Amino acid sequence: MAIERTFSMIKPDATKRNLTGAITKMLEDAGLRVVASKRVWMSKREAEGFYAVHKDRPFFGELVEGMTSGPTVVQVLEGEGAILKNREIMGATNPANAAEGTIRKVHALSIGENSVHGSDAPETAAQEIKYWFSDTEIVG
Ligand code: IDP
Repeated sequence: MAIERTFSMIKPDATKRNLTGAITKMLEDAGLRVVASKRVWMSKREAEGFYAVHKDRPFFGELVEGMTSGPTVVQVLEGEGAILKNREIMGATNPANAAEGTIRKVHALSIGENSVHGSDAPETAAQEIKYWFSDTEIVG
């Protein structure tokens, strides 16, 4: 399988509970390498722009509110089949449906406070990495 890069976020519900290290370890143990990482406190505008695809969904306001409620750690992850691998280790969007041992099963609080984000396809990975990082911030 090809070496890929994907975009990941450790969301405010998790950074507030001091889980940055614990979640990063789960990503690394799954075979992913952190090739870029920074801590940001998103503005409302940044959160709305990042999640623009969801702007007409009923949970959009709650989503933006959650993402601007504290720091987020934005990361680029690299590895074989990184996009799918990251989605697998994250677990289902709703932690009630997440498989045992996944980040969301272990750490998420609810569908709204589900601790992590990960790109779902090569196109979104490229867009999302570009939204948060310049080329020189990514060191493979
Ligand atoms: P994903 O994060 O697993 O890719 P998406 O369907 O892309 O899931 O939704 C983006 C984010 O929006 C979710 O991670 C979650 O935080 C939030 N979200 C999705 N559905 C709901 C909901 O029904 N209530 C509250 N928040 C939701």
